[in-house]
Amino acid sequence: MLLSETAENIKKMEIRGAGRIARAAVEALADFARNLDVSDPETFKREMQGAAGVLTATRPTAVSLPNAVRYVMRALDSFESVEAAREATLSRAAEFINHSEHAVEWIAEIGARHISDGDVLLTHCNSEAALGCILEAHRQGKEIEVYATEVRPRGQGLITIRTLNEAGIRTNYIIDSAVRYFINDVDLVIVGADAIAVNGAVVNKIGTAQIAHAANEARTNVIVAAETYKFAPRTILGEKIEIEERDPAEVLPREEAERLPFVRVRNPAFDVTPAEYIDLIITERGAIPPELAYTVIRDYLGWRIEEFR
Ligand code: RUB
Repeated sequence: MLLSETAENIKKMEIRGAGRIARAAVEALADFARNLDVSDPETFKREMQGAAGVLTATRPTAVSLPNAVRYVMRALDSFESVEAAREATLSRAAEFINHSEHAVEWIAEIGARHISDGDVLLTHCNSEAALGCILEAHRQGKEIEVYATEVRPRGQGLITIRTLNEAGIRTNYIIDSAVRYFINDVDLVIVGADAIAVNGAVVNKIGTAQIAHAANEARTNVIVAAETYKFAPRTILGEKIEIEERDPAEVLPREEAERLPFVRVRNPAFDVTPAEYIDLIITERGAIPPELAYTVIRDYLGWRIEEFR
């Protein structure tokens, strides 16, 4: 069944990256709705809520996942029959996927305007939104060079350099700890986001905060490319974004760790970059300073005070 398969693949990171996770979850939810063989509308809703719960429990940090699932589940706010509920669910799912795919294209277009001919860029992890901007700038004929980090422990940098190489972009592949060493050669840091809080703080792959700090010290601009559904409405209430801590075996083989009883291996997958280290957030609606994160939550995520009763 697509639901359990998708949930498993998100957990194992076979499907990864906040945007892809959101689209895969919505596809799985739509597939579940399509095949749900029940006659009572309340049972339909309950089963759908169960499926939504399975998907949102897979990875805790990327807020695109609960935002996307919630967008689809709004179809079940009011309905008269199972068929009406099914149809509404499928139509909202299709709408989300269509919007998400276009959002990445619009971000690429807007982001590319902030990349100048001759720029040296640095990116971290593997973000389709950030890479979209880089690829679009290259497509427009701008001469650019990229530094891409390795991204310990899961090595997402390898996916990034393959894409850059395929596009024919001159790329330097560096270990994560070499960022400060090279930062003075860089004109612009461009990364994606898993979540953006109301105060403009950006949650992204572990190491992003360190990179932004080094960039700030070197007076190098930092741009975040993120769809509006990466903004976290509940942070308005002071809720913290949960940072996923993954299996220590991703960092140190279990047999080695077992020989070191006093050592605890920590493996947070994300970190938080404060708004003051970010110059611009590129969304599909336009570019904003991080201080305007609240307006995105209010205007584009349909945030209403009643939702938080
Ligand atoms: C991926 C990661 C990416 C963001 C944005 O982490 O941190 O930078 O998800 O990506 P992981 P996108 O590999 O642990 O999922 O722009 O593709 O949504």
